[in-house]
Amino acid sequence: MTIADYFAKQFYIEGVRYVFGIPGGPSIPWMEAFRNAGIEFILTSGEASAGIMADVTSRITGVPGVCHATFGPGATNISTGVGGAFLDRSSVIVLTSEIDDMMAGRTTQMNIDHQKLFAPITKATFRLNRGNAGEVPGKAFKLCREEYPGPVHIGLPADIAGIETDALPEILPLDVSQAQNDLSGIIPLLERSRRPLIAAGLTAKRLAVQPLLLEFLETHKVPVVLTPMAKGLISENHPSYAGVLSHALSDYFGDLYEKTDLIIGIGYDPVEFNYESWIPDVPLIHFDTRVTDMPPDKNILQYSGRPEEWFKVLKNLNPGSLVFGQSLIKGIRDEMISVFEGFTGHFGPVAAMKILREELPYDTMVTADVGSHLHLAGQLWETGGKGNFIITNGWSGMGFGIPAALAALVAKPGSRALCITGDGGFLMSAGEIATARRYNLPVIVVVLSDGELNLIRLKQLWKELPAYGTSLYHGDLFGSDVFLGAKVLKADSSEAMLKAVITALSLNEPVIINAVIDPEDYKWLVVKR
Ligand SMILES: Cc1ncc(C[n+]2csc(CCOP(=O)(O)OP(=O)(O)O)c2C)c(N)n1
Repeated sequence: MTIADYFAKQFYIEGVRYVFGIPGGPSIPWMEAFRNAGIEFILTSGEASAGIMADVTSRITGVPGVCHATFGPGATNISTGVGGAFLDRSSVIVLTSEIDDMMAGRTTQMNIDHQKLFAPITKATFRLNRGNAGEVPGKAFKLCREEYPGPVHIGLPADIAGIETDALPEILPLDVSQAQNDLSGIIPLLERSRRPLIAAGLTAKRLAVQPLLLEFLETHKVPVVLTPMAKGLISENHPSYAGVLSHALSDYFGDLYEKTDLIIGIGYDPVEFNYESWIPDVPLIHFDTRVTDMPPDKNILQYSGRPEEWFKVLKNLNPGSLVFGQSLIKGIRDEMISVFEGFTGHFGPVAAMKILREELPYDTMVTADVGSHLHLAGQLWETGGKGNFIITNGWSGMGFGIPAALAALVAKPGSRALCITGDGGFLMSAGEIATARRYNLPVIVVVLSDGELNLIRLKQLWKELPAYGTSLYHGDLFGSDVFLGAKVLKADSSEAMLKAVITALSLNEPVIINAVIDPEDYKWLVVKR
């Protein structure tokens, strides 16, 4: 068996069914080997999108996502998606072609050191050789899955694919080693607390703690705030749900922070929002799979382990805390809802999102890009407690939304996917509309076209500065009703938006809704930071 065939077989056994990327010449034997093993190569328009698609595939299927790029420029392009998998904690294997041993280190076209390039944005990086080919796949799959999950890079020297190997599959057990936890400080804090506040995060969402959390909230009616990537962990109508940290109107949580006497982080990964940026001066108990890098402080206690253990420890929480919060939360939720209701009389992002929410079924997989629209969607969008709101916040790279929605459709054929993006983010991944057409992926892309990089424009406004370097175009973004062969439905009013959404839902093909919005709403909603 050749090394490429061996890899393909291993990847198939691990559950991999797709490799996302753009090939170079040396990729060809690898693509053939994967094809023969039953793994499809999905061609993207840019390698960054391939990395994003691998990341989202992993989030949806639980099987590590795989992406591929060629030498130098292919590798640097894909590194954006790989960085996303790193800081959004997604198990990804990135394969790049590397120059063969003879030329490595020499001056030659497209050649840079991929091992150095990927070192800071992966959990590990390997360069394949005859000696390590047998063990690298097993090691890579094990490493990328372990907590926190993340990407692993494997460099494939250009001359290695066809080498014969008798390497055998190596299956390594997942690492379940855990830190020593000291409960002597944690339990008394839980017993004493009267007004705890739960902050649940990315790890909790990834490890699907919803049933455990909901069961816990039955007996302990504690208020819950979520990080942006944990959105959907509990329904927006749950009596404990206060809202999403750092997103629109999150300054309304002030009262909650003022009254709480204990913060309980549940699967809270500070990569999204450092505790220091928001928690009041009260003790913190951090439950996660890993110990986090907080400065030593007697008021910060950490427990690292599996979710079942977190909730076992949490049983020590004083049931007297039952009374806290419910009316306070209702007040916050009502206030937020009434602010959102107030944006009438013009066609802005709030109106556009409300129409989308009303028209799209709850099982729609929704992705958002990065910018003011994400701050709004994070708070306004109702997930109904379904985990299908897919964003990047650890990495926060614009251009995420479209490839993420395409990956969702590849992973779940026949389902519906909506991408909400700003016009700046759309321009970064616009080429992927061609990918959607190539693979018949009927994504609905809603571009909230305000002609500017609104989030940065807002930051200029807060500094009383003029718009500079933040205006995107003059006139209409598309200037046409077709973009790369996909229909563009223009909506510049609520009536037109409703019509466009109904039309988009009736089409079984990729479609763009160009929602020409007045961005004024954002000014009142995005929280100054
Ligand atoms: C790759 C990348 N470049 C730059 C940024 C910084 N950034 C964050 S939000 C934003 C503006 C986004 O504009 P747009 O996509 O139009 O969305 P809007 O804010 O208007 O909703 C920028 C430039 C980023 N997060 N990612």
